[in-house]
Amino acid sequence: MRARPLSGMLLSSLAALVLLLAGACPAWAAFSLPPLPYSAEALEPVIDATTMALHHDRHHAAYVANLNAQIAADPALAELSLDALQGQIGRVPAAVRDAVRNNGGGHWNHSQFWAVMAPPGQGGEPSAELLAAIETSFGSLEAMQTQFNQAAAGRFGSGWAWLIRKPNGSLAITSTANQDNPLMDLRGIERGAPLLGLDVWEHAYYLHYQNRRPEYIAAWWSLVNWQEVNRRFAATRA
Ligand code: MN3
Repeated sequence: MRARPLSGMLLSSLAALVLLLAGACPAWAAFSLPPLPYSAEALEPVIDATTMALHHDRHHAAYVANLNAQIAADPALAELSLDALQGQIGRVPAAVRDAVRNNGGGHWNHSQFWAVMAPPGQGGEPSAELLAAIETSFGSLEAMQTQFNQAAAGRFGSGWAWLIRKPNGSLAITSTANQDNPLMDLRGIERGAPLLGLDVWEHAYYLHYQNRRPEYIAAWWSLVNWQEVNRRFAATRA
């Protein structure tokens, strides 16, 4: 997530130089856009190449650039990792809180989104441990998916649907508005470790599915990278 292309390194080097000249912390390093872990056309026919390219190269890139613009002005924020930033949104100065929330959330959410998808048929299956936890919390994998689909289809406007592991260890389905996520310390958010998050902003599906969001959600399951979801589940266990 912090590997930077040459252009990004040049930009962040320039930014660091500016901060150094201004007397600020010279250790500041910009966040960077992670490359897609597959080609833009790899998720076809479920998600078309044009949608993937625009979504990653324009939308996600804009969140990263806007986040860096906010972080550069506040050395205290610049010391936080992207994960840490999510959990401390409530403590970000009010003047920049919404900008950091929207752009930092956008960067975190999309970084996980690319990782929890794989080309059709290549994502594997839920591990025995994850499946057991799903059955304990929901009754069955199908019941979990039905609840997830309802959260994704029912999110009014733009946002995300999530499978999370709650602090008590159980799994739950939740949904967040805009670029919020379950790591954020904000009122109204059901908190937990995100295992799987689906983008239901129109920019994620409109070119191919137009207004048929439920069709996009149903087709998306064939892209889920269960190997990554398994890894995230294992990482949340005490
Ligand atoms: Mn998006």
